Formats: sequence, structure tokens, C-alpha cells
Amino acid sequence: MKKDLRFIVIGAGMAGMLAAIRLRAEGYRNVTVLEKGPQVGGTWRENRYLGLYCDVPAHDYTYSFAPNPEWSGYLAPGAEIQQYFEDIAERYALTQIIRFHTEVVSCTHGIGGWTVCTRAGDTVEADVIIAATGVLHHPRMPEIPDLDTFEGPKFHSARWPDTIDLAGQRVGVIGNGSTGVQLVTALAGVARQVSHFQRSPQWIMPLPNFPYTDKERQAFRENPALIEAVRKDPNLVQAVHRFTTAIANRDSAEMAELEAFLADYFNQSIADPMLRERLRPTYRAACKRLIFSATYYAVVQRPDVAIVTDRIDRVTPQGVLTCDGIQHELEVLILATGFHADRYVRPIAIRGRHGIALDTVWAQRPHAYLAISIPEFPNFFLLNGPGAPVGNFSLIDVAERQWTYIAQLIAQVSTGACREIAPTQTALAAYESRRIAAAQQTIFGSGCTSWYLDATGIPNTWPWDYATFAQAMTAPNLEDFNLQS
Ligand code: NA7
Repeated sequence: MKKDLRFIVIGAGMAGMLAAIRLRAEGYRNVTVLEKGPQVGGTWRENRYLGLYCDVPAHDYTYSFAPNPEWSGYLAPGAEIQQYFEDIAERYALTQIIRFHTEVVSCTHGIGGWTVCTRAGDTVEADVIIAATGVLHHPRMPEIPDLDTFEGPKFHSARWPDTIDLAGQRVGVIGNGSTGVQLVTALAGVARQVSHFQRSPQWIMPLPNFPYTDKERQAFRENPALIEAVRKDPNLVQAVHRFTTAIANRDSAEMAELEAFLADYFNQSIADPMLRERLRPTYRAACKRLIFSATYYAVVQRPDVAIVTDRIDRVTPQGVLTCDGIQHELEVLILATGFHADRYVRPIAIRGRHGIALDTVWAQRPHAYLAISIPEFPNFFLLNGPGAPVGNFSLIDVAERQWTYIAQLIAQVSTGACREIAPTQTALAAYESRRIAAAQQTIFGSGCTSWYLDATGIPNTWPWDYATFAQAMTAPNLEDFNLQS
């Protein structure tokens, strides 16, 4: 007989919704999701910038148990993905168990389990906490002198104003990660002039997008095996496997193949040799997360798009002054400058056994055993926690595999094998030392800056290949855990 445990899931984005759906499917009735925002969707609710799309193919960026024949194309726009999550929330009656506008400020472990406190001052007791608070969630504002003096609209890409109309405007975009590249591509031809401020050039992988026709969507509806065929397309599966092998072993033949392909694409795509040199990265391909775009190089060669590579000196009321003394006149300034990716569940104050603070445990770097659990924080599980992002794949797939693993830990508690479960210090220490050694050898650690690196410069990613991740998530090794009655 299963115990009816009390679950708190923090966050109603992709991962928190997954946890809630799975928990209820597994027969748990006491599941509450606490969400600080007004709606489900997490990163897709927060990011609404022009040109936003997911660079993981749509049918792969979909829950395995809820295929979506309606995707409009191979790559889905952000608004469509948000709609998918809203539809899922309805279909699985999640809105009944989600408390919106409810920000968790602390989780404290005690004799009776966990006490969760909200910003409004409510407390909720729980046996198990699932932290599904996302990774790219806290916008990073650039430290550029006089940023606040700009007189026109100025905003971070993740704080897109509903009312902004960029048609016919002179727009500056600072930052050329996936966000800046998508934005500039969409702005070209809409804005009067786009200035793209690039601090470091990027490697770009041409990933063509194409719409699905009504006929194709009808076929997906009638025959779900066709969707499975897209998800399991051998070319895509192989590409993903080759890519993770390349990332994990930067001296591999797969890496050499990827580098040669990207260098060829780059050299063939930019006609003007001077522009080509300004766009040529000085670090190895895939060291920063690859940008997927089949159109950016064409866009930057348009007369109404300027790549600005001179360092920014400061922002002025009318634009941006670069160190070469040029004043770039702008009416709108967009900061596509990324996120504080090292926060994870913080700033929520998490205190485990004996009052130990997660902030103290993570003082050097956020870490968790297999990216999921932490000694002295029993029955506390992270989805997409530190060390979790695997290559450039679908984080939905990552979270689903993590859930397979977490569900088995929870089952130890619900079936009465123990009251609390947490990994041992020994298991975590051994895992971390293996992980760090491997991470330093990945392409991410080959000498560039990126949001993958922790404060000590070590990639905080899964450092092995995809097959190793899939294997690790099939079943926990209970010898690595303390089971407390
Ligand atoms: P990223 O990938 O972290 O990119 C941030 C960009 O902003 C990057 O080009 C940075 O240049 C640039 N940046 C940051 N601070 C500054 C300052 N002060 N001056 C100039 N340029 C700056 O964030 P994104 O939002 O594009 O993408 C995040 C992820 O979302 C992406 O990888 C996908 O997983 C989805 P740098 O390279 O550091 O020189």
C-alpha cells in the first residue's frame, strides 16, 4: 500500500508540469504546484521577444506522452509552445492544483518533513519537494556605463513590453547568443535599421526550418506513428549522438567533422572578406552553445543591418558610443545579454538537515548527485538542476529521463522502505570529482566564456555522452543513498 505523500512542486514550467502530471498518474493525490507567475509555461511564458523559436525540432520538444500533431513547422515559435503548455495544463487538469502568484521564499527541513513558506506569508507542509525552477530565468543586465541614460525604450529580451512597435525604428541589440541572433533575424526588414553589437563572434549551425502543410498535420493527427517517426528520425538521432560524442571528447573524429562543417559553412556564407573576419570566432566551434540559424549570415549582409564589433564605451541618451568614437543613433535598445544561469532554485532559501543552508553547500559551485539530489536535503529533488543540460537537446527529454529516476527514489519513501532518502556525501564527492575531470575535457571547457561555465570556469553541464546520461537515469543505485526510517 502506497503512502499518500504530500508533494510540493516549485514552478509550473515544462519540468514542474511534467512532475505534477507524472505524480498524479502514479496515483499520488496530494500534489500542489506553487508558481510565482500568473500562468504556466516558465521560460515560454517569460520570453516573448520578436522572432523567438525553439531550436530543438518541435516534435522532439514535446512531452513523449502528449504528442502534438498541430505544430506549424519543424521548429516551433515561442508563442505556439506556450499555447501547447497552456493546453496541457487544461487537458491534465493541472490548473486545479497550481497556485499561481505564489512565490516560494524558503523551504526548511525539520522533524516532520519540509515547511515551505511563500512571499505572502503562508506555510505549507510537504514530505517531498520537487524543485523545477528552471535554469535561464534571472536576466543578466550588462555592466555598461550610463546604461540608464538611454532616453528611448530599453529592455532585456526576457522582459519584452507588450506594447512595443519596432516597425520603422532604429533598433540596437546587444548580445549575439541564440536570443540576439533570433531577434536580429526577425527585426531585419521590420526595423528601419538594426545595429547588432557583438562582443564575441559565434559559430552558427544552419538548421533550416520549414512549415508543415495542412495535409501533413492531418496525417500526424490520423497516424501518430508519423510523429514518432519524426521523433526517431535516424538522421536526427544519429546527429544528436554524434554531437554529444563530439562535445564530450573534443579530440574526437566527430568533433573534427563538426568543426570542418561549420568552418566551411562560415567561409561560404559571408561574401565580404572584411565582414567575414569580424564574424570569425577565435575559439573552437561548439565551445559556446551553438547558434542554430539558416538565415543569420544572410541577414547580416543586408544594408539595413550593421554588425558592430568595436567595444561599447558607454550608452548615451541617443544610442551607444563605441570605443572607436562612433555614436550609434538608436530609438530602441534591446539587451539580449543572457541570464544568471547559476541560480537554479535560488534565491529560495533552502535549509536541509541541522539547518544547513543550500547557499553554503553551493558556495563554491552549485552541484548535485547526478544533477538531481543533495546529501542532507532529503526528499528534495531537482529537475534540470546543476550539471543537467545535456548538449543542445530537448530539455523535455532530459526532464522525462530524470523523472524516471526520481520516481524510483520517491517509491522508496511511498512504499515504506524509508521515510527519507538523500544521496551519501561519499557518492556525491566521488561523482563530482569524476564529473569535474570530465567537464574540463569537454568542448565547453576549451577556452571561451559561456553560460555553461560556473564561477570557477568549469562547465556545469553533463560531461559525458547522451547514452551515458540515458543509462544513468534508468535506475538509481540505492547504495549511493542514505535511506532513513
Ligand atoms: P547567452 O547565450 O548567454 O548570450 C548572451 C550574449 O550577450 C552574448 O553574446 C554575450 O557576449 C553578450 N553580452 C553579455 N554581456 C554583455 C556586455 N556587457 N556587453 C556586450 N555583450 C554582452 O544568452 P541568450 O539569451 O542569447 O541565450 C541563452 C540560451 O537560451 C541559449 O543558449 C539557448 O539555450 C536558449 P559574450 O559571448 O559573453 O562575449
